[in-house]
Amino acid sequence: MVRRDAGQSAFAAGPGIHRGCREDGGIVTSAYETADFDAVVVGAGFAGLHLLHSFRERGMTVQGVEAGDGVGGTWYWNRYPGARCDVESVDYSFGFHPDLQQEWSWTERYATGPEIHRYAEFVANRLNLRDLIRFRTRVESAVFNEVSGLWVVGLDDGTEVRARFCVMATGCLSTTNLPDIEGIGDFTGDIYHPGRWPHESPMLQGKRVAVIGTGSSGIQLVPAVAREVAQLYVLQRSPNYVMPAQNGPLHPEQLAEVKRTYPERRRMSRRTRRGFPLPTTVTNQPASSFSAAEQHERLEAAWAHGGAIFTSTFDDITTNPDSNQVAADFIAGKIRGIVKDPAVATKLIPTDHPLGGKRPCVDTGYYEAFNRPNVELVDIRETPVQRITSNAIQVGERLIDVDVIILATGYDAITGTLNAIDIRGRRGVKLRDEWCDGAMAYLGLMAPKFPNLFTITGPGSPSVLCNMFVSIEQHVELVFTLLAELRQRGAEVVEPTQEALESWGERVADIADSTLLVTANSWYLGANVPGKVRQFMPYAGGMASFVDDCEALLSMDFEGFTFGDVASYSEQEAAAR
Ligand code: NA7
Repeated sequence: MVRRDAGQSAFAAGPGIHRGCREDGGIVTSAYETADFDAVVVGAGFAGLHLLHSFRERGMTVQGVEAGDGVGGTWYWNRYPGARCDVESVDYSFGFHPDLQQEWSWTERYATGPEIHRYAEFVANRLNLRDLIRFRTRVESAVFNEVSGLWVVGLDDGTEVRARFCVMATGCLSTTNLPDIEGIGDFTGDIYHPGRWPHESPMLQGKRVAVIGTGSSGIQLVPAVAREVAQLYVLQRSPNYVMPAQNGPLHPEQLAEVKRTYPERRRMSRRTRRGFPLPTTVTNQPASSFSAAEQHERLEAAWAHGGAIFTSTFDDITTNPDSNQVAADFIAGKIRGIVKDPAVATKLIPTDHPLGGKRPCVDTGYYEAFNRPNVELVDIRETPVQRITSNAIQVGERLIDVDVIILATGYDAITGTLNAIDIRGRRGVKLRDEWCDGAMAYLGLMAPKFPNLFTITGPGSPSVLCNMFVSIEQHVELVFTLLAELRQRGAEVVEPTQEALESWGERVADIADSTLLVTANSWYLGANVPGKVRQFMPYAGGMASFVDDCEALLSMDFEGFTFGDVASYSEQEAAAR
């Protein structure tokens, strides 16, 4: 580890002999610096924990770096009331280590945020990972020295870490999207974002609270907060489709059966679109193959089963507008049945996007909350927010007095955190410049000009469209398949070709274009962040298809990847100069 003094180049100091330093785009490179570690892993969420264990298991040295002062990533930060996963707990967990899945017991079908956070701590403790992590430290830069072949990772405490491999395990939903509302800085009450919820949960009892945003976070927050506060205003720009979790305790015999069959369950999960075993409510037939009565019966069964898998009740819900409408109309009927005020019910029914176009929300008591006397829906699409004053939100001419504002306004998803780090590859090329017209990584994992840099669940992988644990485990395995091949070939660096990236980008775009997902203003498309390039980022073909694609490419002599050594790149560089 090397201290970086103010004004000193990332490469100007380091162990080893420094010779042949040069200036290139403001970067000084040094031929003979040595690595502090084999790998740096950025982030100590679930991906980071899996990577740290996997590097160490292979006898490699690794340094984890984490901004928070604990493990868990998303679940470390998201401590808002009502936070839960929307994938069933028994599947929202690691399968790579048989002991972990046998020793941990989930208590509910959909675990709460605190329980998932405890699970992250259990994993870190059980695998003895904490000593590998520098907590309360943020990565500011990662710069590739193409002469030494090392990544120089700059930290916010002024130090640097040099490593052969750099893995970004920074999460898909970790950079908050904060609205730029006039006067927000004048508000004298408290303002919270669910993704930065105070660890000492604020007292909301008896307060007047406004929630802006009705995505998954807002929808989970509303019923939990409504029980505590004097008055809750739900400021809705767009209604979302919300499906009941039908949550409940997990009984010991259910859990025992899951544990007994875990190996097969994990294997099957990878062979599905969403990364978990499919309930019997899912059919591989289109809606049109059923009569109207049969359709209704199937949708009722899926609703009673619970969860976002409702959107897979028919095979073509996310590809065929007619099928989509059948399912959307069913949900509209449910909303009208639950919400007592017909005008409020109408406002809660989405009309601007197909079911599944935005991430479907899974709730416990969201629609029911609007029957409470202390909850009011405020339609800010019809009458937008004008400004925020010291103690109120002005909506049209109306001033809504509030003590607390919760900005459940989402995240700069998938690329936000990566672009916030100054990542530079060969010849000082910046990743954020490479991605300014659209972000794409080959297999979601690697970008040309950024050798030995991996983006776990990056753009171009199923990531958020799938159970994140399956997405993470598959990507971590891919990293180590590439590293094994690197070793096998006696090479030092691996990176994809530009042609491979382009062709992968076309595949990802073609798949997305064949669905209705591209028709909604969703965060999958970057549509929620003003100025963000509009491009469907995840691979929408499902996990099973993604696994097949990866295996096919790897079996063709690692099609799309180049393996080389640092010297050959240095020579190419010298020639280029
Ligand atoms: P989402 O799903 O991005 O939802 C954000 C919500 O905030 C959504 O209703 C937005 O309305 C609303 N929003 C965003 N910006 C504004 C402004 N400026 N004014 C008013 N309303 C705004 O984020 P979540 O945190 O709920 O969920 C993210 C993921 O976390 C979720 O999908 C799960 O995977 C876990 P819009 O729809 O854009 O009109």
